[in-house]
Amino acid sequence: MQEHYQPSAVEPAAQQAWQQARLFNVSEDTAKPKYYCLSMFPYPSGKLHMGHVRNYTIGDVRSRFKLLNGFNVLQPMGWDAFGMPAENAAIERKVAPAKWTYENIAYMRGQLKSLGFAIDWEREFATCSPEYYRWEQLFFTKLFEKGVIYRKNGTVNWDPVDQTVLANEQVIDGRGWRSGAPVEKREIPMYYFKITDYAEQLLADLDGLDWPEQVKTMQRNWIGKSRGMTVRFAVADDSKAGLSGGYAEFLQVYTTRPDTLMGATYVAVAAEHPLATAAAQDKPELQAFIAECKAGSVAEADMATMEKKGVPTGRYVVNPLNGERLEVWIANYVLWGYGDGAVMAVPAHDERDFEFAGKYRLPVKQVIAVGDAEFDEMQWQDWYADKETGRLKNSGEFDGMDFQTAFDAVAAKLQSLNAGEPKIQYRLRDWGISRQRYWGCPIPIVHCESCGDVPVPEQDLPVVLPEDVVPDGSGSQLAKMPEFYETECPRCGQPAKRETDTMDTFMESSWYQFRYLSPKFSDGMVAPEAAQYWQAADQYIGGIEHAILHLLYARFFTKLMHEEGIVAVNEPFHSLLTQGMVLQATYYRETENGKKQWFNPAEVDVETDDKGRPVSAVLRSDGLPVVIGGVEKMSKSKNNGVDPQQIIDAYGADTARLFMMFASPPEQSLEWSDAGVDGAHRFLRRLWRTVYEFKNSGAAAEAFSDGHDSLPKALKDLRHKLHATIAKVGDDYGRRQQFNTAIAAVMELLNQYDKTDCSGGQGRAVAQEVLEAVTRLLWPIVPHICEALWRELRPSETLWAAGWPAVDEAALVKAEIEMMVQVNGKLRDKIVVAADAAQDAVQAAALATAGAQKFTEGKPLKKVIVVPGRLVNIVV
Ligand code: ANZ
Ligand code: ZN
Repeated sequence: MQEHYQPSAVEPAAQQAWQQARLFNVSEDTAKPKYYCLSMFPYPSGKLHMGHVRNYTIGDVRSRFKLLNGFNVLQPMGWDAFGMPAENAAIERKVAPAKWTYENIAYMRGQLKSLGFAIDWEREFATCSPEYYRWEQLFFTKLFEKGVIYRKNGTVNWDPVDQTVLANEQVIDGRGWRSGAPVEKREIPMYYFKITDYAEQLLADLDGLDWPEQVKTMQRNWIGKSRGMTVRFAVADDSKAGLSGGYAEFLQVYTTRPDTLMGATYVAVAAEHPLATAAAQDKPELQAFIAECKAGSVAEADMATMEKKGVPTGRYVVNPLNGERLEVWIANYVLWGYGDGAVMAVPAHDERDFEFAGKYRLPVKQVIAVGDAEFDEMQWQDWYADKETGRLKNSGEFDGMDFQTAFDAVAAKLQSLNAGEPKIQYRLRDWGISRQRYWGCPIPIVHCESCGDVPVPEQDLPVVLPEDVVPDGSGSQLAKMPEFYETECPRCGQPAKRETDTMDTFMESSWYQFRYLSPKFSDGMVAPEAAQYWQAADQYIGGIEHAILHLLYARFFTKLMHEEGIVAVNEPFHSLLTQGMVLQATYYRETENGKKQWFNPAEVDVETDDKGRPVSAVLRSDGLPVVIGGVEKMSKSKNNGVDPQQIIDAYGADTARLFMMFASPPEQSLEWSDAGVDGAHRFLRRLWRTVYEFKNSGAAAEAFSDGHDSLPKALKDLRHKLHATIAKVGDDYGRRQQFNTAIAAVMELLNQYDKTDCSGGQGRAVAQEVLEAVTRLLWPIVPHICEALWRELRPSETLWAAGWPAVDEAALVKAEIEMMVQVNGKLRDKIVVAADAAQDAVQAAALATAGAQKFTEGKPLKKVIVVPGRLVNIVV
């Protein structure tokens, strides 16, 4: 055995051994319970960052722990390979996105392999490969025929200079991120998934998931179920000009507060509403306002914070309850995409309407009271919106009713007038998946003048994205390539045009969890046997930033695949762990133009006080001070990332893994610390040395043949500690998912081992048992070093065949305990007795000690108090 720990030798050797044994290459094996452990796959951006390392180490600990416990463990890895960064890199460097992506994948795969993850690499795929997306395209055509996918006009952000559609995150302060030009809105035809039809199911099925409550809440809010009413206001006779169909008769609104209907003082519609269009016909000021609204951002977040603006239309509708005429306004805070694109405005009880009415001096009519609280028209107060304790007033026959009673009474009244009915509304919108970008999965539709939108037939799939293209950043690249879009209609054979939009990259990540089950299956998305055996992922691990969209879309896709009979389950991820962020200190200098220049912590020397807190910092290159910023998420923008590769090169993968798992529990944030990394490395060196010294001091020890009863107390205690540790670590890895405390427990065990005399036959046997167990307990976290140490300790059998160590229940029973002996409350001696010794035997032993004898001599015994397990007090 090497005297010193050398990760650069140990790690490749261990990885090779696993590979030779095909330890992580699994197939459907009904003899074993299955465990499917999935971590969110990376975007191949260039190189791994610490967030990846943490994410995949957590998954690896779970996987390896299950493997040692006899499970058939599937841990796959792949690449979420389509997306904008590849296109941006292409524009910058003039390389094809495909080439850039494949090169990044090659590099990152090497990095992942060097970290020794228990991955079945034979299942690897990249979502940009036609072998993957052809099934997505086939599924798309099926859903299109079924009507689950449909085409309609949608609003996009349009950059008039770059002549391109922008994603929401590419719009910065209302301007295109590259051109700086003010962004416009445009209506273009797009494909949508009818996810809204699944809103109720997506909501209801959350209850059965073992997910963090916070994530479930975020999903619930996103789906946003609300119970309310549709209310129809008759359009006044003098206001019908230019309106047709239903719109000439009624203005319909959605409200969650029909109880406040008597307090409505105006009605507001979205700029896109037909009533707005009709009213604007001969009014340039209305046309201008509508144009202004349409040009604004489509992001809902901006809607909430922007200044409320509106214009009156001069048209009126009639309140069905009291016949009052209400003026219709066009307002920018009314969304065309929600409810009916129109609201009955109740300024007294809705804060948005209150703000709007204040600005335009519209009437405010109080119809809800809470006790005697004074209503002040000038100042919004929270109780105005109170549904819980409010009672109706100024509402005629409904006065005095609480919310629910009034809701039901108004609903009944409106229904009898045929002026409304109860309605459940979801905030969730249909999922628009068309993107006007090059680097994505082509939408398999052909547009024919006579046949319309024709799905590409199965035998013509995949529609392959040409890979040797360098996009120039202006407009849609595929739309400039006749060799791509010129085709024939699959139905009538006439010349036709291929769709040039590509799919939202959330599509690929919505079903990859199932492709891993049979990645080479050539007859569909998933092989039936594989789907049947592996079912859903038992554990999914990833960042909280994906708590809403990715998880929702993956759940939705699973339901669609389930309906098609492709998978057995209707939820993809049984249990979810959202890991915390990796944080690091930041350092900067203020530059002349007021901007901050960030320095990487590796370039900075920090001075700390005696408690280890940073007090000052200087840039190493010029020795001048830098400002100490906050501890923040590692990111490019703050230049505070630590490159995992540097840690791996300097210390080895095991140190990186150990530090990450020891520094904090998985779901909490982790603060990077160079001292912590050093500490982790020192521990591994010590572990190595411990085994080395044991091996060097004698022959391998035999297992016990004659039981443990004859062991001296110190060895019995060590075995007690060992088996208590095995039980604790198993519980930490399994149920609690707190790996830091598992590591701490093993460290304690090793401390006790160091203090115990393990020489001699029995001692060496116990030492052997302890060290073998330690290597198995730590294998999930630091697998390489443990693999090497195990081979030294027990060359005859592999660690994974030996499996997870069993807890010896007998060792957990503490055979002997130590008790204090006091005389008149003062400590005088100690006794060691059997843990289950009878009371009088304990008394007798205490009285017989030298200490007791000395201080009781010649005095009459008054009484003896025994506190079981702790002490004996002799009173004289
Ligand atoms: C009258 C009212 C009075 C309202 C009141 C609220 C409080 P949730 O719960 O999110 O579903 N609303 C309806 N359609 C809208 C649209 N297209 N754009 C903007 N706002 C719209 O919200 C439902 C409430 O949001 C509805 O109830 C409506 O205002 C408004 F004291 O109607 B309410
Ligand atoms: Zn045709």
